[in-house]
Amino acid sequence: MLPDIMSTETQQVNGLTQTVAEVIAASLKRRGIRNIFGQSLPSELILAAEKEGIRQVVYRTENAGGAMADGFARASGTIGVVAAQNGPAATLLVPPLAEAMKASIPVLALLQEVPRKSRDRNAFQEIDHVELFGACSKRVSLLDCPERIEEDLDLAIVEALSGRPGPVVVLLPRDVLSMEGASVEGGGSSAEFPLDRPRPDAASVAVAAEMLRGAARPLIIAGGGVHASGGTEALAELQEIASIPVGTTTMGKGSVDERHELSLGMITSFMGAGSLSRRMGEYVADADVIMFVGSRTNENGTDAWTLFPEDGCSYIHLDMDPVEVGRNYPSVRLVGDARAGIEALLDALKDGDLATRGERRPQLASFIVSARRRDRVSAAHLLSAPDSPIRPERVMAELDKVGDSQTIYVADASYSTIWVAAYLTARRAGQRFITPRGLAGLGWGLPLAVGVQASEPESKVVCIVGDGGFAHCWSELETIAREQLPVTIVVLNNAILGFQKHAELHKLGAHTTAVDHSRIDHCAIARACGVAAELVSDPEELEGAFVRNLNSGRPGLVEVDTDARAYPPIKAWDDSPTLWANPRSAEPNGKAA
Ligand SMILES: Cc1ncc(C[n+]2csc(CCOP(=O)(O)OP(=O)(O)O)c2C)c(N)n1
Ligand SMILES: [Mg+2]
Repeated sequence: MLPDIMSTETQQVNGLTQTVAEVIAASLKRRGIRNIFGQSLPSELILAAEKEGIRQVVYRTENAGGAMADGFARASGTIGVVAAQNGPAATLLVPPLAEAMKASIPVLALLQEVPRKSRDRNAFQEIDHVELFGACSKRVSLLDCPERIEEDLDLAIVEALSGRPGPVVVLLPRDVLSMEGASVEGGGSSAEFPLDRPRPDAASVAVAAEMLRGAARPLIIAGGGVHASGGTEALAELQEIASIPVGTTTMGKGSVDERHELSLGMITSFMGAGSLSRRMGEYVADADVIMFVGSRTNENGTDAWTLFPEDGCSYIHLDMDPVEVGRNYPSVRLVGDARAGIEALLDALKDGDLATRGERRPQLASFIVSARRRDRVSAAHLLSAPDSPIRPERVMAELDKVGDSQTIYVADASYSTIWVAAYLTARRAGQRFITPRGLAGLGWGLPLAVGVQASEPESKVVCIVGDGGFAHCWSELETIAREQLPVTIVVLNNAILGFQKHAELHKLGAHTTAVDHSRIDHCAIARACGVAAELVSDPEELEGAFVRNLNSGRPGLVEVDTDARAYPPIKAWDDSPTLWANPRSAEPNGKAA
């Protein structure tokens, strides 16, 4: 229950009257919010926030600023905050909020609104923000009542953090920001998510536990919701104690240690020739109980809903969003927080006999370890390819050597996401591989990494981008230099819109004129912005370049000259007659290249 905010005493802090802007700034600070990604506007608010000691991390474009807030939220487990002007600036927040909406990431967008007396009169840069953000936010709130600013702000933040998390927009009319505002001492929720941890229905948990206990070939598919709920430790315990194999989606990568004898690795659309989880497809096809956790069962996570068996398999689905549960696979419904649900299952399983699970473990583990070894042998020639231009698999293998269990990897959309997911190794439960899988929009790699590094200043953050996607946001190179964020950027420069070109060739046997662009000197761009840079054309030089950059403590860019014919292990493209002969087909039991 909030205190009586209408009383005159609450309008004063230490005897001083506060403006609405100051009330909001104080309220954010009280919640532990340390950063706002902004560019001065709304000025009254940013001035008040900076006075409170909240750091303004200054973006160059609102597009990027929204993605920075998203990356910050993913890494910190607290709401990401972005501020922007009304009108044109607001329209640039649509794409990042759309990504956050689909990926279930809580972002608070503090948006300037035209003054109240100008409303609906074609004021300068006036647009209907409520309509604008309709499909890409959970709530758009107009905060035009100074007496209840904190209540309204709290409602928006609760909306972002609770249930299935997501972005919210708060509209702040310019005139209202300078008015006297009512403050509530100690009011408001924290900034952490999830706000609540509802446990799924006990009877359904009991049913699910019995299904898992008795399964011959059980499988858990962990999605991004496991990270969002902080459920990775609990999942690792479930994997170990109940001897249940675990595979992950792209957003769920790092939910478990991929070197564990019961980890299948990536179970997605990217299990084609040369993938390190290709042979795990056999396990999936024969699974008799599959449990999805924190997963939307979307197209890429299910290979267009063909990956998981239709017959002979029963499904369990644990998710915070009741609409996602059973959306694509009729399931035993576990509606609740992923961590709480896993803990409930653990309790139920520990209450009974786990002997059968223990007896079945050696056989399951032996299949998985052997499949993993054979997949690695099949991919060895790619992971160690000596060619120049360089194979991206080799780039990932060299990064994998240099990074450790604490390294945070961030990727842009397109192939970068797939290379990272398919060829880097999660070395502990809880390691992060942050990818824009909500909508897979190009350009989010660098700004997501900025947000991650702002949240984790001591961590080594490596950002992998393609040349096409990187061009959406080069301008943020100046941001990482100015804000002294020591991100290492790896640009995979194949000088084409790779996925686009190859998809057209695969589907249509031809490509349009858009996909081959000029070769760009990314090192020159980086240096011009104050970021150290080096070009690598010889694969033998990759390791040294990565070590130098990761240990420099400064932002740096490594541009890698990559093979324009290389495409990642997209299963649907195996044996494509219109793509280049795939060197992956040269694997021992495969066809000739
Ligand atoms: C905002 C946006 N525009 C267009 C696309 C369609 N698209 C997907 S991949 C791709 C090519 C990306 O090229 P690049 O970033 O160089 O990566 P590469 O595939 O070459 O590694 C395009 C245009 C998209 N996903 N997002
Ligand atoms: Mg490219």
